[in-house]
Amino acid sequence: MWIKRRKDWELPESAATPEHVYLNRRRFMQIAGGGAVIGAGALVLPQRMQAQTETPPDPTAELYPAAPNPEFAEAGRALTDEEVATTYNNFYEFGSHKQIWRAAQALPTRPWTVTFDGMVEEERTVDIDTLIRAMPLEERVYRHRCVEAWAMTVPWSGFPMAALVDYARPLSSARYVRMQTFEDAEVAPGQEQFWYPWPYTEGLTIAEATNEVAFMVTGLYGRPVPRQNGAPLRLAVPWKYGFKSAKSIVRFTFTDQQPLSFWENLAGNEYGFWANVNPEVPHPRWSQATERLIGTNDEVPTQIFNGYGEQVAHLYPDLSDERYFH
Ligand SMILES: Nc1nc2c(c(=O)[nH]1)N[C@H]1C(S)=C(S)[C@@H](COP(=O)(O)O)O[C@H]1N2
Ligand SMILES: [Mo]
Repeated sequence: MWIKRRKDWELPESAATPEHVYLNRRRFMQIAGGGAVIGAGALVLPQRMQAQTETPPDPTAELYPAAPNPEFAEAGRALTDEEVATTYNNFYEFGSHKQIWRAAQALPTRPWTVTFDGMVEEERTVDIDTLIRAMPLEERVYRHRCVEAWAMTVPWSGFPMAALVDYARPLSSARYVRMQTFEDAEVAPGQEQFWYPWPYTEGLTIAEATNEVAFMVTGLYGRPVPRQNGAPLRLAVPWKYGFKSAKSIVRFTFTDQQPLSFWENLAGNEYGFWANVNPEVPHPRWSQATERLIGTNDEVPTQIFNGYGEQVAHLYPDLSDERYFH
């Protein structure tokens, strides 16, 4: 995501390390790091990498792969290469560029708790694995369309967000749900950058959150979701621009006030609350008519609601209202 106010936010995507250079470097690291080898290599690991080894093993790993949901068995596009989808990420907590996958390994994902508060019958905090075991896990292939005009197609595992809303037992007067990412500048150096309004937050209306397409992600490609893609719990709302799909969530707050999102707070004229995908409504600084598929670099037309209009268009009765599309 690029923002006008600061020079380093203006870096066009093409200025980032080209993928092939980067992937070669990654392969080198794999060879050099060598899985089981604990030797001199371990000594050169930066301090931040060591947090990873302190995280206990994932107690719900055996739940993957989850059974595919036939309704979402494919998304009309070839799957993005797993290595590409897990090494080309947006996760500003770990850096304002695409190559954060390695830095993100410092995030301890167990123990991890999720809090439900605000307008709920009873506030509570649950352990992530208790939550995952209480939810109906399934696999769905979804498109993902970043506001920066790149896209991917991946098999997420997880559960309908409607099941999570049920579990949270919101009051009938709640109209929105606000999601909040972890906050820990010790492991996430991006959070030392004081000009960002940490923690990362996003919001949906209750009608959006309980729409059948809204999905809580705990897995990717038949395994627990990697840290760089938002472990242990992230959102996937594929009819909206990617920034709505908050990663590594620790809190769901139910409210009757429209939440102020992280990007909206930074640049509300460019990244709004609704942010539904629409090829005909350009971003103030670029067209949204097409998108680049990461991995192949094919340029393809963007679809209204990213192709999920059948399921979600009714949520936005006045489609001529441009407010819904940025
Ligand atoms: N907490 C948090 N969530 C986030 C982001 C972020 O920087 N921090 N980036 C968003 C953006 S802009 C996109 S496109 C997607 C990227 O998801 P991916 O890395 O799994 O492709 O995550 C979204 N969720
Ligand atoms: Mo994005």
